[in-house]
Amino acid sequence: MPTLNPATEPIDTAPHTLPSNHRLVVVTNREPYELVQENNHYRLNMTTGGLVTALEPVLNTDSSTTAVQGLWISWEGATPLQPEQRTALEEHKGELPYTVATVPLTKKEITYYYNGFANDLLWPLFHYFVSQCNFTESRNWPNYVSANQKFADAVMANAQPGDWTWVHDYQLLLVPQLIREASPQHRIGFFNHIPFPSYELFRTLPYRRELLRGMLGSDLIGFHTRDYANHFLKCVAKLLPNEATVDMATSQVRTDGRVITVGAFPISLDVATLQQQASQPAMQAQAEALRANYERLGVSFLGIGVDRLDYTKGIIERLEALEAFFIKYPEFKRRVQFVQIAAPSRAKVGTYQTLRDDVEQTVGRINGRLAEGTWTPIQFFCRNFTKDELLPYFMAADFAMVTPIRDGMNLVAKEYCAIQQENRGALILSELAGAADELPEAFVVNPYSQHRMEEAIYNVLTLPSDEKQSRMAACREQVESRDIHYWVNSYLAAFQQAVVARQAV
Ligand code: GDG
Repeated sequence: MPTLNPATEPIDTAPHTLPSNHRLVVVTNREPYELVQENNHYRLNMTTGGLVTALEPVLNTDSSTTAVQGLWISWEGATPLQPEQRTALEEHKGELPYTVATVPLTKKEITYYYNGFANDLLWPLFHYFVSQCNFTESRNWPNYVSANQKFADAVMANAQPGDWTWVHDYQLLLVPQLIREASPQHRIGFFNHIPFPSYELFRTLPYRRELLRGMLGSDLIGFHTRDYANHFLKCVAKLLPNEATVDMATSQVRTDGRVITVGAFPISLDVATLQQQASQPAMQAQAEALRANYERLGVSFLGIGVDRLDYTKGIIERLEALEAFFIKYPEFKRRVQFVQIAAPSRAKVGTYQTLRDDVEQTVGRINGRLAEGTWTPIQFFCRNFTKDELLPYFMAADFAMVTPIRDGMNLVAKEYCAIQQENRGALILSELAGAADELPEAFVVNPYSQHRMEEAIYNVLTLPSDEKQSRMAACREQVESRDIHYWVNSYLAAFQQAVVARQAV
């Protein structure tokens, strides 16, 4: 079987995704809907994230375009549900376009499995932040195991013969193996949404072998980039030499009498929907009004940063690079306005509370140092914007800085490009984001180098517009040609090949 890398190689991606009468079972930590309280009533909204949008047409039991039925298994909610909320969820579940099954987690599991092992150890370690890792094992590991067991149990409790089970992300690394033990012939896919670190880093993890064995319960293991896939294969070769054989050329592992296929599947966006939203007259008017407001204040260039408030996103380093830029090129003071939007996340994890304080202090310090008249260089929003509020910023900005210290993919980079239908904006992109593999025409920078970031800002403000336009056109075309439907189809096509390969052994 050839090495799978749909970023560069054509693969069969016919939109019909699974054999008829078969069912896709998606397993994620977070739920694909939100329970909204309005006065004394509850309502269930589908969330609008990329994964939900991508999988909805495959899972939609009402859709005429597919014979595949869908089931989505997830944690029931970010906090343990109150009894009336659980009742409301049961009442409204039937309104979703696919079946959902929920996994209730205890308060202890949320603290030690989710906030602890997943977000305070795996997340920083997989993003190369070893100094941020909390290696406390006594409660975190047992709860990670018990929570993963609950997800696997939910898969088994709902299992049907035609199921293709697709498990997602670092919170659920043990689930594939737990399902395999319960049901050896089960079709199991896994996708990791964050980087997979190199062996030298991964080896620092206690329970590293257990985690690899957990993932190897799958038939197909997907990553965003070829590098992450290779890191995984090398970790298996080094850490499980007596129980697994790794073939780097075919990107396969043999263990336990099975073949496991490993591949790169770069995630993307529902580009058509996003472009359609951006082309609405109301949205265009909002973007124009936003620009006009800044222009009235004398601003000629608007820059944006949009991130979850996370230390991996390099927000402080970006702001410091802007500070250095204004000091080096004072002629741009008053003419460049940078807007940083940061959506708070994981507020229960200590490092995230400290980060918020640090970012606020950095913004205050830079503005205090550089502000002139009515101009402050950094406008900072620390709240969740609605998509309708966010889009006008993407549309109005002359440049976007997407400069994570490390990022599995980064969808903001792709969103910014997808929206530039006239190829107007410029993207400054970290080479340590997975997206950089696909967007080499962006202004690619090393986020650790303040000098490179300063120079990139200077370039996007001064280069001739035809050069910037041709670079943006290349980025946009790449994003348009490999959208979220391409991602789902290529993964499911490879999933079917991987199951055939396993059964051929
Ligand atoms: C993980 C991996 C990988 C941001 N602020 C607001 C808001 N956003 C939206 C963005 C974008 C999404 O959130 C963030 O996606 P990213 O990909 O940038 O980052 P993670 O959340 O860390 O996602 C990442 C991804 O999984 C998929 O595999 O790309 O590498 O870390 O869509 O626009 N949306 C709204 N308000 C905000 O304030 N509505």
